[in-house]
Amino acid sequence: MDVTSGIGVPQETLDAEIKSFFESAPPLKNRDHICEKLKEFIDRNLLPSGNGNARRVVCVTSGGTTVPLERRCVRHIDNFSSGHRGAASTEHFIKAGYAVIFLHRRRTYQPYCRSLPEDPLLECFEVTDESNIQVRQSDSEALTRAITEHHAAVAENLLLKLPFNTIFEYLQMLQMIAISMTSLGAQAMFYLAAAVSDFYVPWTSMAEHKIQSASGPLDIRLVQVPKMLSVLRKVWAPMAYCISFKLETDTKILLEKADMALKKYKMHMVVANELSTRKEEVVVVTSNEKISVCRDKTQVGTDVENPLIRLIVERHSAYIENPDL
Ligand code: 9Z3
Repeated sequence: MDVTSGIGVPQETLDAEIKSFFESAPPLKNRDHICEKLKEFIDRNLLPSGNGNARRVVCVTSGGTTVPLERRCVRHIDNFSSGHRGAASTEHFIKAGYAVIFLHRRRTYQPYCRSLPEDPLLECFEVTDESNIQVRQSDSEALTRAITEHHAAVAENLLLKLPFNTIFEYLQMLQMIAISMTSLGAQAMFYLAAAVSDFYVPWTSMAEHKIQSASGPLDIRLVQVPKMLSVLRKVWAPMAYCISFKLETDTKILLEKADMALKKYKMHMVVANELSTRKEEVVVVTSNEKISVCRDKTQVGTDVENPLIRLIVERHSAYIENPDL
C-alpha cells in the first residue's frame, strides 16, 4: 500500500494540505469564462486533424507565480522568471503541429514577440504627419512576421493564452486545465516551465489591508505550497505525458535533484537547468538517460528550445504508441 506520497510526506497529510489550499484560496474571478474557453479549445482540437487523429495538446506553463502579502494586495513576493522559456517553447510546439494552452504570468514574454523591442507600440511605429503613423522600415520585417504567425496560430485554434499573477490563480487554473484535458488521453502533455513559488501566505492568515511600516519589524510566516506535481500525475491527468523543470544555481546538485524529482513525482521527463546557462544548455533526465541539449551556437538567433522540443516530440510520439513503457 502506498502510505506516502513519494515525497516523504504521508499521503493523507498531502491530500489534506491540497484540499485546504484550494478551499481557502480566493476563487478565480473569471472561472466560468476560462472554463468555456478551455472547453471550446479542447473540443475543436479533439476533432480529427490532418492525419485523421485528434491533435496533440500541450499545456505550457510560463513565468513566475507571485505570493501576495496582503489580501488587498499592495506587495507581493516574486521571482526572476522572464517567461522566455515558455514563450519560445510554445512557438516550437506549434511549429511541430501541437495546440498549446499557454498558462503564463501576465506581462512576461509572449510567443512570437520575443524579437520585438521591449515597447513595440512606441518603438516600431513612427508618425508620418499629424494624423498618420506607419511601421518603421527597420522593424517592419520582424513585426510582420510576429503578427502573421500569431494570427495564424490563433485562427487555426492552436494557441489559447491564459494569464495568471498569483500562486492561487496558477494552481487553480492548472487544475482546471488538467481536468479539461483528460479526454485527450496520451495526446495530452504538460510542460511545466513556470517558476512556481515554494512558500506562500495562506489566505486565511493574510492581512486584509496594506501592512503598516509603523508597526516595526515584520514577521510573516510562509508555509510550504503543497506539491501538486504528484496529484497532477496521479489524479488530474493520469494519462498525460508530464515534463517538469528543475532549476538550481549550484550545478553540483542539479542532476541529482532532477533525478529525485523524476522519481518522487513520477514525471516522464525532468529538464534540468542552471540559472546562468539556461538559455544555452539543459539536461533532459529520464528514467534511464541524461541527455545534454545545447543551443546551436553556429547559427544566430537560435534557441535551445529548438532541439529540446524536437527531442520531446519524439519521446511523446513513443509514449503515445505505448503509454505503458
Ligand atoms: C525552469 O526551470 C525554467 O527553465 C526557468 C526559465 C524558470 C529557469 P525564464 O522564464 O527561465 O526563461 O527566465 N522552470 C521551473 C523552475 C521551478 O520552479 N522548478 C521547481 C524546482 O526547481 C519544480 S516545479 O523545484
